[in-house]
Amino acid sequence: MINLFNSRKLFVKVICLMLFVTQAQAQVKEQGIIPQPFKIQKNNTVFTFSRSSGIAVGNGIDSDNLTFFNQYFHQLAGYNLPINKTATAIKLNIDSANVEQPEGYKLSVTAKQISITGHDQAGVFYGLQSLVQLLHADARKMTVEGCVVEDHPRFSYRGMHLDVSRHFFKVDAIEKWIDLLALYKINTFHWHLTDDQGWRIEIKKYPLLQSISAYRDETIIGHKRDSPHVFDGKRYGGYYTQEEVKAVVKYAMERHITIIPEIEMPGHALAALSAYPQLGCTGGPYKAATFWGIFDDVYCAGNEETFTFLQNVLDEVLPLFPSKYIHIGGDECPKTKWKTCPKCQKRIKDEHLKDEHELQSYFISRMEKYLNSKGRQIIGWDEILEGGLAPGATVMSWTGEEGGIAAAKQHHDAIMTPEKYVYLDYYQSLYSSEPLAGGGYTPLSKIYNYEPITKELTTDEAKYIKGVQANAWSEYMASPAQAERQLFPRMLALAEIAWTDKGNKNYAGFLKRLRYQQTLLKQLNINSANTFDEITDSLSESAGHEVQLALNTTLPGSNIYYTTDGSAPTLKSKKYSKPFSITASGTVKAAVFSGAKQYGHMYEKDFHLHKAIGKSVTLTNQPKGGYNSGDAFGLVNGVFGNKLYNDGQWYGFNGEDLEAVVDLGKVQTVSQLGINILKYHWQKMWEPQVLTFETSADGKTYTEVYRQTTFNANGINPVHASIKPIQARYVRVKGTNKGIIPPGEYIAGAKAWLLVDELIVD
Ligand code: TNX
Repeated sequence: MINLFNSRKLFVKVICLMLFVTQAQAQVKEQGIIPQPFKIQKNNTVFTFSRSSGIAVGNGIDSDNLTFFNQYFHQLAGYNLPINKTATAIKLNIDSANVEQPEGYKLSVTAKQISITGHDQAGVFYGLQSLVQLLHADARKMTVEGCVVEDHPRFSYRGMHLDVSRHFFKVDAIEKWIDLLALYKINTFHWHLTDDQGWRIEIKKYPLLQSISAYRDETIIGHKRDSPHVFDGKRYGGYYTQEEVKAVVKYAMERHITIIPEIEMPGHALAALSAYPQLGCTGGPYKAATFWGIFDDVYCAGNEETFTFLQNVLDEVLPLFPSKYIHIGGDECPKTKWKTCPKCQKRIKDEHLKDEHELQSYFISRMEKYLNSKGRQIIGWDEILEGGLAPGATVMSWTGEEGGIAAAKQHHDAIMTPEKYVYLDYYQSLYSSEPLAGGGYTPLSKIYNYEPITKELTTDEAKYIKGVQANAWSEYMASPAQAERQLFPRMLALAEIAWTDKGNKNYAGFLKRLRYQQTLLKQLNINSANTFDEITDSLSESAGHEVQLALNTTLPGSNIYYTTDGSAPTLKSKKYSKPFSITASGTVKAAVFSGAKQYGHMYEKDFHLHKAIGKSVTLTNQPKGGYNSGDAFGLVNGVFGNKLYNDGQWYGFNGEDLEAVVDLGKVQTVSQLGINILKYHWQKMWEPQVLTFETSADGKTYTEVYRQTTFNANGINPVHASIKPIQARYVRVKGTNKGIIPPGEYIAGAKAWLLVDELIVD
């Protein structure tokens, strides 16, 4: 597989390849800038570069800006543009009166002149990035189509995160990555440097962080939800020396990117504890984690040495990172060990804290004070809201948007990174051909259509939303090539949400520009995914209580053909024009054809029709966490939830029981009952303790007809109950939730999920 992250001088290559690509794509007329500028107006002129096209660099312009541009230009054209104060061909200026918004620029291209005026250095830099995206070249000529661009970002914080703990990416890879951020005008790189599976930054005072914490004994193979876990038996690790970190920070700064380091606390600390076990509540021994998830052993909040350690660590981290913000983590910190730790309990008493949540708040506030005393501000994941927000903290809202909303309402800054919309470790496609990923489903369109300013916020409160970020957790990104596959092209959608004014956003327009950029990414040897035009579907209920299937593709000029008899679709199959009813059990197969050529993978969906399809279902408890809250049709739509539980079919009950009654409309013979149960203890998904089916003719008196108490499979457990035929109108299914996850199990003490789908009656 091609490895994007191999080369150091990527930035130069990006541009030169880009020029090469534009050459190859001479037929591409569309101006494909991503993110879409605030205003862009074509004028029917063309600027043609020549050896004598001089660049006049206005006062105060950083020479880096120009060096980058000139390097790319030289690579392509074979000559440098002369730099000359009195040149008239290309003019670069900074003029904050003319361009009011920070990071903004104006770019004007006419037959005679290209001029870029930036509000500031970054503005000039971004103007040059846009110019680069507009360059067209052929063998002899270098041209740019005439236009006027007026541009500035919507948000001042445009972030991308990368987790280097679960998998380690070398400096080359990181620099290559930074080049791509710059190309798409992302200005913040959140570098997740420490976690349970490895500590990745050299701290001279604590040499064991390098020799012990930077390594784990082995790594899980496959997905965490698989059981039993299987390991590769290979020691894995690495870390960045302080010299390397300095070089990366400088590299990023030259490209107008701020790096915010994250040093996780008080949770996700196993790697650190493995070297310094005295910092944990029990004293260990501890080992860096070899699989993914949340671990009970965290920094002891009652031990003074924990704070000394973290402060000493930060004392070495701060000089490396000039950023105003330091990320201190704060997420997913189980309180299990604190509850029974005498030191933590003493701290709670001495500090008059209410509970362990307030202890977490004490921890964060104390570290915040320390960082403030060094002139820095903290950012933390939304759990830092628990037990009260530290005074100047910025909240990174990941579990949902609520954290960001709550922070903004308390007049704290917030950055939106809700996992449901912008997690790049999630699946981008539901096709079975997708490589292993973390879970979830955040297709390109979902990211693109995410709006960071939620309706709950007043105009004043909305000002506290500083921006948006996509997160790249690397559990299932073992190599740079795999990371690319997950990150591209979705990162470009993030870039556009972060930069482009809401009113200028348009998914169809984005896709058009993306097609141009995809060619470029390919030429750059970037392993960008190409699944966004594949068929997506939606199911609805027709007036006659039938299941309706709608199919969609965004591939221009294409058609969808489909079959319902299990055969592979061809151009002779039925052409899709509008949603259709599913009238028999079987498999719908569909494919996109562009002319005579099939595009992408074949779509397949199995339908299982039964007597309860489209019938009314009443739920006693409501499903939670995005598992179909609000509508019960998915339980009786003939489609079974998939084993990745990311297809929107599953109903999830958090700590609560399942109790559903389906009304068949009239009394009839019932002889088959069924339901699917999802069991993944490694994902907190537990089988019911007892599952029963009851039937009733009148909806008042129910007779139990089936009972099951064991569900052995890890994954989907189909329940098929053949019962003695009975006359019934109502069927009630009950499943008792496991409740609290028992000791010794993964995330003991948390509420168990009960996931079910399709309530089958025949
Ligand atoms: C939650 S997002 C985490 C990470 C995992 C991620 C996987 C956050 C603050 N914590 O530790 O890598 O889920 O999606």
